[in-house]
Amino acid sequence: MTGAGDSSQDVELEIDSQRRVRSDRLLATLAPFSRVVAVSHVNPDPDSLASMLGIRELIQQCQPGKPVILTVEGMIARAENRAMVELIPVPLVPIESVHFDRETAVVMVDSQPHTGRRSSEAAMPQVVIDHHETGGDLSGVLFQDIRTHLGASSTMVTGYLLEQRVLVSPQLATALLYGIESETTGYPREASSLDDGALVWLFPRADKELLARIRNPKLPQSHFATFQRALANAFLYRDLIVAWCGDVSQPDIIAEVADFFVRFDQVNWVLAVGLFDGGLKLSLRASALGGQAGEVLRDVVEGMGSAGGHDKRAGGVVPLADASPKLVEQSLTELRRRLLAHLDIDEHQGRRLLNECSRIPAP
Ligand SMILES: [Mn+2]
Repeated sequence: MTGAGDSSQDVELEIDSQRRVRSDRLLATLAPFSRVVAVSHVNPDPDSLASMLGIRELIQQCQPGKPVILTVEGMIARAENRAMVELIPVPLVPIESVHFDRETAVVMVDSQPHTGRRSSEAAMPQVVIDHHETGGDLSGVLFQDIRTHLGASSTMVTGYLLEQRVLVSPQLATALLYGIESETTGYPREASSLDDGALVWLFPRADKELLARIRNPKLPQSHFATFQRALANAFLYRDLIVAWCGDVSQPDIIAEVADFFVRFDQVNWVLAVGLFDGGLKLSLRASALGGQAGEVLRDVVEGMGSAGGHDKRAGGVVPLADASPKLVEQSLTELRRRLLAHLDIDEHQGRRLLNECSRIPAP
């Protein structure tokens, strides 16, 4: 009798553990640690910033008194992202100044270990929360929530906050809303009904004035100079644009250039490349779903650098031994050759996208 009773209790316990929602398991994983450090990918985007901020709120309300440190690796470059960090605000500590010990749990959001999206893998996370298709090394990870069908990591974090009935401030709602929005605005959309549900839940709670300021920041002159150079150095190969942005003052602008060109009605693919911090930074866009941009770019940079991303959008880096024009030219040629071969496009089909335009003395 006792034995039977025990086993039915075991079954009940098992059902109970299955009933626990994701955020319960996440919080249970963090419970033994006295401190939490949130990390993300290099040059964090709004989705990773908002996810870290949401995780901090979750822990502060559910495990009060536990310090949560948000870190930054690389730079916050894009004007919108800078506005977000300053206006919300998002308190960030440079990752290199953070000390990791056995008491510290590392929570990685919007990225996975060993995907080439971080400059150091020194701090192995106990928790990984991500929506990227680029799989990483998850050995030793105690809690993982990886849902590649979702448009944003912020959607997952919004779900945790909802599950735990955490009070979400207008600032946090704005951050999460912008995190999801910035990931899902392209067409066709890479978003799920869960992303839309989160947006609907967050909108009435967000500070719309703050949101408008984040969406529309002032832009520096270098922004326009890079677009001028990219327009002058954009080449069309069948339905692909390859645009050279030259030396850029901030890395995120490569992605902005790629987003700009992919709206051209004659193309299905865009590769934008620029020189930043001694390496080539790449951004690939596919205008149709099923493009597998992440996989394509990974193949293209194989042996030269690293890349990853989503179905329609991918980013990569090719480190260079030196930034001499000769090596830049050679690397660009090789990358273009590989991409053209991958897309089955004849190299000889290439032509400049735009003719030189005339200049007038003054308007
Ligand atoms: Mn993301």
